[in-house]
Amino acid sequence: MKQSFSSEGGATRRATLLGTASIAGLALASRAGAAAPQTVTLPFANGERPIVPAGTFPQKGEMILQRTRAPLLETPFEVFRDNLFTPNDRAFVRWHMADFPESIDTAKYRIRVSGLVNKPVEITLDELMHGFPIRKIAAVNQCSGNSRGFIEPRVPGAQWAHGAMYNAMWTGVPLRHLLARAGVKAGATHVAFRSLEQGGGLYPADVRFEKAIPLSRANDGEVMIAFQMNGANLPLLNGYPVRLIVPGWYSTYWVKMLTEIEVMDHPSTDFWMATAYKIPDTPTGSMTPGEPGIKMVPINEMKPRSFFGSVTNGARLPAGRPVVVRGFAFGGGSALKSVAVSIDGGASWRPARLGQNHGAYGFRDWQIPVRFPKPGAYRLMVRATNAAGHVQPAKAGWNPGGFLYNAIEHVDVTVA
Ligand SMILES: Nc1nc2c(c(=O)[nH]1)N[C@H]1C(S)=C(S)[C@@H](COP(=O)(O)O)O[C@H]1N2
Ligand SMILES: [Mo]
Repeated sequence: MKQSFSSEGGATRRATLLGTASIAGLALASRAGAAAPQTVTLPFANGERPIVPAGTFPQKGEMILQRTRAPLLETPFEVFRDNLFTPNDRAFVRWHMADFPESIDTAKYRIRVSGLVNKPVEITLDELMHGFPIRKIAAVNQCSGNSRGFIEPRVPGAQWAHGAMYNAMWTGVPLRHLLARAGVKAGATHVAFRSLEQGGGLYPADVRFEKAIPLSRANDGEVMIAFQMNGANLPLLNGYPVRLIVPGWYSTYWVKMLTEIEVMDHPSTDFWMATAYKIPDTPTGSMTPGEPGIKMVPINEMKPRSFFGSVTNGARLPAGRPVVVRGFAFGGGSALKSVAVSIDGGASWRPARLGQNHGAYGFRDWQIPVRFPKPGAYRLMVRATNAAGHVQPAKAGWNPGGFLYNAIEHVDVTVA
């Protein structure tokens, strides 16, 4: 491959390695179970999971193993406490199908734009990186099922704790520039995206991953084809060499190893849009289990969430003097507007101070000085509100997919 698959951050060398050599490390993954004596217990029923050491999966550090093939690797929560931008080697991994490429020939890689366009186009990685305007956006990549392990009653699917998300600074080309080059025809309403892998794991060999979004979203200048996260190439498991990013929407739309873009005059009727990843068409996206007559629609915007960073369950804190409590939050489908903290189990709330704003869709630090009046047990809670007015609920709503979990988080501490 050419040295030019890079613009910044030492990516060239890595791209060259990946472009020519195969990633033999994936084979290691099948041995992970046997060689993993270390475990973590996620805070819900049947929460015990192996922790796999750095290098078990290629380009990945220590991760919580949810499934080996196709890989589901969860980010340990302490990684978020230590880094507002999640290091690439700790970013969670989720594949539906097992048969994705273990190496990419970047010289042969093409992104095709076809369908309802004046002129179908084929773009090389080099053209993508050098022939279009480049943009950077901080954005949280969060699985629709993040935190599913906390949902009651339980639903099938990966029982994640809060680590099926990560925050990255994405570098890429806004999709609208590629669509403009192909020339979208009148009557177009949706754009579909397909990837390189096909079948494997729980899926038959002819299944492909396809997601679609409305044309208006595709053309908004924020939806991008990203070729870097945090200034370096995407790890192969996170979609190398390019993936779609749809800031503010759940990552089911963030198609990895993106190769086909099709402009259409109808919504996708494919399994991944028409059957999977649907939520109740109710104001909160929730329903009661078994409730009849519920219309289901494709999942879309994320909800606001906030977390404690500096304080964990069981912490001992001093009475009578100020303690600064810190954490991080994000707004979801719209910017974070405010974060409020309670030290009395939700009876009263005070606003936290927000840290540097890296953009509407990324993590943002918050902090608040608190003073515990006297020794005893305290329940701390944190609650985010976004610009669209969505506020985290006390209890997560329920839906059959176990999606959209965003209940208020709490930690129980002892003040002495
Ligand atoms: N090609 C491809 N892209 C995909 C998927 C997939 O299975 N194949 N899964 C989607 C889902 S549901 C999630 S949660 C994210 C996970 O992204 P990550 O592996 O970078 O964490 O990828 C999305 N893009
Ligand atoms: Mo997901």
